[in-house]
Amino acid sequence: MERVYLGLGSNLSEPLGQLRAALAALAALPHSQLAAVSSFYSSDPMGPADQPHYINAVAALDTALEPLDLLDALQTIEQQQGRTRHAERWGPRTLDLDILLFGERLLNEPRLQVPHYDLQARPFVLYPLAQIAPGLHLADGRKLDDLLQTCPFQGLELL
Ligand code: PH2
Ligand code: MG
Ligand code: MG
Repeated sequence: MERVYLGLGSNLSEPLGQLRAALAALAALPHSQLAAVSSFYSSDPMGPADQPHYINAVAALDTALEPLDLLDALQTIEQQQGRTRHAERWGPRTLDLDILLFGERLLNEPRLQVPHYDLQARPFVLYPLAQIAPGLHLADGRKLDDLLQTCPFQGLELL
């Protein structure tokens, strides 16, 4: 089993319910165990400002799935919860499930970069992550505590 950290986000169609449904789907994934879930946070949208606030959380999943198999499973859950893909970057979505960290792996594949390429810039990722993984060291040598120092708790509200 490897410990995977997942970012959850939603800003359409009752985001709280979307996250709860996503957590139930994650808990039902094969060869996997949902190990921890952060609090839920309301966050200002990153990207286009003319979209609703997001609800974000981070979950820890222990899994024996390989990274691309997990990615397929996450995209299936996104689709089951009504995710449609639009051209607009960082536009609104019913559900976004992102692989943030995957054990000690460093991955740079067309479909999957791990650690997530932009996690250091996202308070709605770092603060919930720190809640369930305080003092974490990333596989690339960075320390979560250092990333928090340069990413203010801004536009974020603990629910
Ligand atoms: N996800 C995006 C774009 N912008 N903003 C917030 N606050 N939270 C998100 O999860 C988010 C976003 C694309 O993945
Ligand atoms: Mg995302
Ligand atoms: Mg995504």
